[in-house]
Amino acid sequence: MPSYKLTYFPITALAEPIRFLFSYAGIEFVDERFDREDWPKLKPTMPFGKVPVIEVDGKKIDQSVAICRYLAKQGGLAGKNDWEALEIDSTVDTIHDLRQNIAKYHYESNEQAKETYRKAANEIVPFYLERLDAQVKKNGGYFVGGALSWADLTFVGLLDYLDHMMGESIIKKYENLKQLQKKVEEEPAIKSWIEKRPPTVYPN
Ligand SMILES: N[C@@H](CCC(=O)N[C@@H](CS)C(=O)NCC(=O)O)C(=O)O
Repeated sequence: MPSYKLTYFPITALAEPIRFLFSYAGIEFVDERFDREDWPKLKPTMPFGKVPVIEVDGKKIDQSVAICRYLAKQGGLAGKNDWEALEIDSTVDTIHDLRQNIAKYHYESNEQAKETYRKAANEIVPFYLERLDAQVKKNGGYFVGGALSWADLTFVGLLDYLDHMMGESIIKKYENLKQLQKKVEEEPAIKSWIEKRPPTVYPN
């Protein structure tokens, strides 16, 4: 078994789907969380100056979605055939489109622009969530193929970060997404990861 290390800020966010997938696949990994003040020193050591990065037997690689897909294949969460794999990829990209819309609002420092993005987010977020909720309903309680996949782990892994950025629980009105969250968080390997992970304190 190769050695695995994950490097990220001391938060959930983009690293959490990766941590969920390592846990689900039963792959041991070093969960390296660096202090924010050390980032300027670490940044030049990352392939494209961004994290999360994983090291596999010392080889560094970035891009959280690509890393998740790689781990999902090892954990049997990448679909039963090429069509399902495509549906999972498409769903994951949609989830990240949702995240980017929320992040645009959250990270805006100009008050006026922030207000505009807030209004846009108040329309865009329900647009995505209604459709994602309907997708879960149609697919037997999961995003794809009536079975757990890395699309489900991606959504639930990112959820507390999305909630933090919006300042509220974004799925409170969406029963199918709430059930999905419960199911993922009750998966034994995910449950034990959540119980032992360090708490996330987001900077303001
Ligand atoms: N597409 C990349 C995005 C990576 C990314 O934007 N990482 C942010 C943290 S969430 C980062 O490294 N920010 C620090 C910087 O750019 O200096 C992925 O999914 O891994």
